[in-house]
Amino acid sequence: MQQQASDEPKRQPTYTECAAHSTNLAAQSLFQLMDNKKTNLAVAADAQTPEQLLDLARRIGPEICLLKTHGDIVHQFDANTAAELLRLATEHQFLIFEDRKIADVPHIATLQAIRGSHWISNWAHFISVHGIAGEGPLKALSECLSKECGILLVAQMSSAGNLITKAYTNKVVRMGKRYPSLVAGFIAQELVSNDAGHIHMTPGVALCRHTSTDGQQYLSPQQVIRDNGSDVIIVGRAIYESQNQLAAAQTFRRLGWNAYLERIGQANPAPSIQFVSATAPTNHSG
Ligand code: S5P
Repeated sequence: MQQQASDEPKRQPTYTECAAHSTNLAAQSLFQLMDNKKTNLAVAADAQTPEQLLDLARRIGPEICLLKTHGDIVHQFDANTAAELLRLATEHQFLIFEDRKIADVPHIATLQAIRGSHWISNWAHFISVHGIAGEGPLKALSECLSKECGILLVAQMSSAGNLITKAYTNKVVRMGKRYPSLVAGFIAQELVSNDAGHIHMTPGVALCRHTSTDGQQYLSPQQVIRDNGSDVIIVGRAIYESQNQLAAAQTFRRLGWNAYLERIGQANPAPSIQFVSATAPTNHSG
């Protein structure tokens, strides 16, 4: 059956219900953690030194469900950095996603995931993989990664002029479905899989829709979660370049969570005049 990425019906189940459908253990844990902690915010911690990376993780850890890293842009990322990240992940209850975007032949894909200078699979709960090399890397990774690790397939990109077509996206999704215990979900701009257990994460998120001078196409949290049916907002510069990183993270957390509540029909309705009485306090939240 040919899937239409943008014509898929929008999904309404709660994160907990999605967790029950997940056949990948990392996706299952993340969906559950999101509902428990009430956050669908992932921060792209694109720091360039271990100190900056760990400082950011310490500061915004309580607000996030997931910390996304690029170990290869961190000067002297080592086993101590990874160990401290894991410690913080346990302390603040978040998972770690190493955005390696593996795109090579199976043999190299495997070495990049489990060996090399970063030993990614020792500390990351999720690793990103491109579909461009075909199914081989997924088969190889399914044979060597622990069942607690989830692959996120890049099905769409946020950069202006990227070469991904709808047909490519559909093929990546079909490929992902053939590895149910390995593939946690997709990096995409919208809902691309009709499998409720697949987690969708969307980068390119800012307070409002715009394109940056370097061609990053940003959507708002509401567009991503409520309108496009994705599950996780990935926010980078809008948080870590902010004067007050914690306050910025709290703002995105609130916007992302409210958008989710709207999507599942649990948003606090605006106080209606007929329910206001002198004795009953009016709930002004939301
Ligand atoms: O299509 C994509 C996929 C990813 S994972 N576009 C992206 O920007 N990303 C990542 O999201 C990118 O590698 C970076 O870490 C983050 C976006 O950062 P921001 O500063 O633009 O929010």
